[in-house]
Amino acid sequence: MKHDAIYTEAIHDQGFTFDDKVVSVFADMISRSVPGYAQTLQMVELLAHRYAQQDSNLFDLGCSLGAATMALSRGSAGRACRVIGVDNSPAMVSRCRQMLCDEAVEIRCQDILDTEIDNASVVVLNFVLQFIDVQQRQILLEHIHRGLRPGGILILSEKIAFTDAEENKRQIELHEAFKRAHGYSELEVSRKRTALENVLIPETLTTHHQRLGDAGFSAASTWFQCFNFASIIAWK
Ligand code: GEK
Repeated sequence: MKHDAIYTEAIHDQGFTFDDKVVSVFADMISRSVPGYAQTLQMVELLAHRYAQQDSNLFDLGCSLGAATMALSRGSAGRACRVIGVDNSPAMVSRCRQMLCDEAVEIRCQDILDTEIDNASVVVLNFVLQFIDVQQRQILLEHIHRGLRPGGILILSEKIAFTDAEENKRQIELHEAFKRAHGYSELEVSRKRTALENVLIPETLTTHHQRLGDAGFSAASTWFQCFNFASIIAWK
């Protein structure tokens, strides 16, 4: 795994993008930056094992290098499911296709807002909705809900915000302590924070639950939270 040292250099005057440079260190970057990332992958596999329906489609929307795509594939083994990973970063998709070339999964280079969701039993948005235009989020969740079979689920993991300003500040500080504990310097943490401004827009858990209900999901449960990162299961 190549070490992420992107923000040791002050070369970033524009916002964060999923370009070749990020792709080359992505696995290291996400595991040292997102508390609970490995656990979300384990639970995607477990939830796929529990909820993937025979002959259905499983979608990993914003699949990056296909870690959750492979968790879906492992969890649903033997049920003749079609496993589809979608990402709109050409660099990410190209690397993902190389890495998964021997696997029976389909990787599409596409905006998830244009992805047709049909006959689905499990859909994953693992730290992806946060990058989607806030105005488009409700439309996307409604679209996913329509494409799910009865009994199907959406797994939604996100960086979250808190309504109370003091609480929000404390949680951000704890997340930044997590990053420093994983070897990022104060300067790298602060440069990344600047690069993600206006690119990654976190919302509160209340907003996510409200939106899932409005999209038609019959129940939703937060199964994981560590500092300002959380994951929700929503049932159709
Ligand atoms: C994992 N889920 O390893 N359409 C398609 N892809 C998009 C869009 C869009 N509109 N916007 C962003 N992406 C992965 C990790 S990373 C999370 C997901 C992070 C893609 C983007 O190209 C990137 O690959 C991914 O969403 C977000 O479980 O970097 O914090």
